[in-house]
Amino acid sequence: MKKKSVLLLVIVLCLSLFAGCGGTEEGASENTGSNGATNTTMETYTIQVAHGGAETTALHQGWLKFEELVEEASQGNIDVQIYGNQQLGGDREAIEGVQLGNITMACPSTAPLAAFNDAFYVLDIPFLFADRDSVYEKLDGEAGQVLLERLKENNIVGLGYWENGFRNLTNDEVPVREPSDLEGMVIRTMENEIHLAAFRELGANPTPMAFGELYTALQQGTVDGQENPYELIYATRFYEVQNYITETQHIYSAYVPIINKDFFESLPMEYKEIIRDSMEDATTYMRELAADNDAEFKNNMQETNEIIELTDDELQAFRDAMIPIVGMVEEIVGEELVNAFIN
Ligand code: TK8
Repeated sequence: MKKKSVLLLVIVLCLSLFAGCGGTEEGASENTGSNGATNTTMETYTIQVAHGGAETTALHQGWLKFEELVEEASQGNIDVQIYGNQQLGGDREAIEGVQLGNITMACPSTAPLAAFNDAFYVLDIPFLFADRDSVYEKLDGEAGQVLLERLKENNIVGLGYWENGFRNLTNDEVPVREPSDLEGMVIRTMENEIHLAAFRELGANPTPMAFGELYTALQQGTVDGQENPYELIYATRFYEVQNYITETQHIYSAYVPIINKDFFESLPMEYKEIIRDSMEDATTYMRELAADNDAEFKNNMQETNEIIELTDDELQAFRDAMIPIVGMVEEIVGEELVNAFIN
């Protein structure tokens, strides 16, 4: 008898390990072999979300909105669990986790995503977008959808684009007004070879680093500066350890809300629609909040930091210095994809 019960326990444990890839599926239906089409009981699912934003960021608030909408629409049959502020690691770990199915959803910046799918390097062309309207005309249009489709090669479904924002340069050495001011300065960039190349073109000494390590590196002087949108400079308190903010707006960073493809495709059609519809509403909500935060947080830092707003000629010097980057990106992603974004 004892041997039989131990064997039964091992079988149950093995079955539970294979339940749902990415998310977890509880409340198995009466006919467990089916995909749920003929089930009489509602299956329940748990979705783990990993992201890198502090609670005051639009990124975190956007996921709270998504959670509210999904749990309401599914009548609680989909449980969304949010792990923000780098709790499950940085962008690279989160992308790997979603690809392998250890994490259900994440929201990396597009720059680290490019290391997994090089089509995303096209978004690292400096000064690619002039303003938010042109950003979302491209990202919500055919060109942006082409990139999301490519993610299926990585066992990932890209669900759209959220706003990180236009990136500005901070440092604790000098009020940077031209590229030569960056000579030899150690600048942290995201883990992305094009960002590294761009800051080398400016004469800096760039170093890649995960976002979660950045505050300490700035505080200890391991790096002299970094670049991020106003929202993150404020919400992650970089302004406390950086004196100067130069409004370069040299790259527009988007986040991509992603989900494990195996898990997403295993869902009943009704749940797929709930996730896509909820994501659409959360995207609108999040983008508006991010734009408001960008203006409000810049204003907050007027008192604590020197914010350098460049003249047109000063900004042109940064544009001119980074022109070689377009050719580097074109070598990676091809002329067609570059033209889809620059025209
Ligand atoms: C947060 C990062 C961050 C990005 C960076 O996970 O790393 O500088 O701007 O938003 O994705």
